[in-house]
Amino acid sequence: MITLYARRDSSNCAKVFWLLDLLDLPFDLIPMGRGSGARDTVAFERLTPFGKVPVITDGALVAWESNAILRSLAKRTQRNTVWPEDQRQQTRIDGWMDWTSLSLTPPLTRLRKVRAAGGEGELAAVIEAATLLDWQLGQSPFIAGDTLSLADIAAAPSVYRLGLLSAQEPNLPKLPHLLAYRETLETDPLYRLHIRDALT
Ligand SMILES: N[C@@H](CCC(=O)N[C@@H](CS)C(=O)NCC(=O)O)C(=O)O
Repeated sequence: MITLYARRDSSNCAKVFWLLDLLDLPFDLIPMGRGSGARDTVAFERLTPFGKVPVITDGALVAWESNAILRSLAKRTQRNTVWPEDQRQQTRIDGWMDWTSLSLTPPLTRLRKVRAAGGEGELAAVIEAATLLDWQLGQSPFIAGDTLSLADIAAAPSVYRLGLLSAQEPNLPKLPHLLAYRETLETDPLYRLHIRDALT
């Protein structure tokens, strides 16, 4: 049985909650992280070297880093389209997952933190990443192809938060493919439950 250490209002945990639901995998939840449960326990620190959520365990298996967790869960069942067996497609999805972690989410997170503290923040890197994503979504309806994949689940918190930002930020260019993509995601009940309604 999978045990998930997580909190629902964390962007990295939300991706894992979505995939567990999508794959219909049962799990025990140990609420953990800011406002949910202390992370600085010996038992939790033994599981993960950097003490952050999400973490999953299943018998001897321990996984941390949300994207590694997504891949680990998807590999459990071949009855899924979000991580297809085809190597070329897997590599494409993997590339977009890394791009999201390295180029999309960090500048957006930095901007959100600075703005939450009352500052202005640096918009250029956010615009650059959002524009690239918009271009990609002009090539295919989902980030890595014609159907929803782990690339979309990994990017969803940032895609959602870009939408919140664009509602208040006149300097963000209008990005039509990204807008249409977000509208498509909005039709997915699991996106609405685990991303839109869980995150701020
Ligand atoms: N790169 C890591 C980041 C993990 C991370 O920063 N987790 C945050 C929540 S999103 C955390 O544990 N924050 C402290 C807390 O919730 O107490 C991942 O993708 O899992």
